[in-house]
Amino acid sequence: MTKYALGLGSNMGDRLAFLRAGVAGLATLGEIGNVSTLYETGPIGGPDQGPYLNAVVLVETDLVASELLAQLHVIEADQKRERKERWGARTLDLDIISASGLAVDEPDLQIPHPRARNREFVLRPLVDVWPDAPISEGVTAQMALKACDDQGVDRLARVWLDTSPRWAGRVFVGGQMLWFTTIALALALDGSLPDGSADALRILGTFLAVVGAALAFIASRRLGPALTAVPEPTEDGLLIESGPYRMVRHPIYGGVTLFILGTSMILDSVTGAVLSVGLFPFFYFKSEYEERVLRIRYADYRAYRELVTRRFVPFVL
Ligand code: A4P
Ligand code: MG
Repeated sequence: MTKYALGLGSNMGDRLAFLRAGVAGLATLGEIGNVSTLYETGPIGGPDQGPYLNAVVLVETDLVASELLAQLHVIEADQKRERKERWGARTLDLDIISASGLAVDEPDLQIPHPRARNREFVLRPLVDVWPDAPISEGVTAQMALKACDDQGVDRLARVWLDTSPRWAGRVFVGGQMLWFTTIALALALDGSLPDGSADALRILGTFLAVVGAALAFIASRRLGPALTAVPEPTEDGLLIESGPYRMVRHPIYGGVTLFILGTSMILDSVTGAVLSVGLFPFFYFKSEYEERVLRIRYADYRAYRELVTRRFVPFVL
């Protein structure tokens, strides 16, 4: 049996589905071992093309390297892989990156993969599953990664083969409900109804509440049927980049937080105001998780995130 590290890449169509189909194909060739984290990576070389999802999987098999390569090409073809230009966009690419106790140098097959040593999109997932993988003469994956420059490789998901819903999304929704309830209780116990006097705090509070409500309302109308309580997008939801989403990536979270903060100020509740401000870090972590999910689904999200740098409040935050 030989242990092979196989690199998977996709930057066309439903990239995650292609990678999953690739792993299902590999499972027919041998025993699947460690599976790396899933990364989104900027395209290296070739024509102008979208970002890749990349991962590395270990497979133990009795196939010799040339047979394995032929089988990888069959799996790629099953997933509608077309070879039009070198380093062009592809539905599924399967490369042999490294193998235990094996070096090959033939015209149509080189192991270790000759370009792997300078590529963060190969080395980072490879180190997840096999840090000591030989990558060139006397150099392991871990050593090569240390010497590699930053090439825009982002972690998206530790677990990505399993299709069942993620618990993390539900935990965030539960935490959010708990937080809202606590704020409502604080306002009921700690707040006092306005007596008609117009002090500066209440004027500011009213301004924040109105701006926040408007932002959240307009953004939720813009999302339409794509609006969900959980961080995962709906099955047929499209990526919305218009309206308030041109200014902030999470206008509903920003708007709701401003509205609750403004209301706490109107009701003169210090506890309510402190808890409302605490919603910002909470939504920060929730939106971080959400963005990783969105990036798996929408290849365009990477560019959208670079274009729209504000997360919650237009021009401010
Ligand atoms: N070949 C030789 N050695 C190997 C090996 N170890 N594993 C030959 C697989 N194939 C190997 O590959 C061309 C030929 O390489 C094969 O017929 C095989 O005989 P291909 O899959 O037809 O085309 P390719 O993958 O475009 O070619 P190449 O040169 O292997 O490309 P690379 O170097 O793999 O780069 N950017 C990001 N962010 N993520 C990516 O996954 N991938 C590429 C492809 C470019 N940029 C990328 C990514
Ligand atoms: Mg290839």
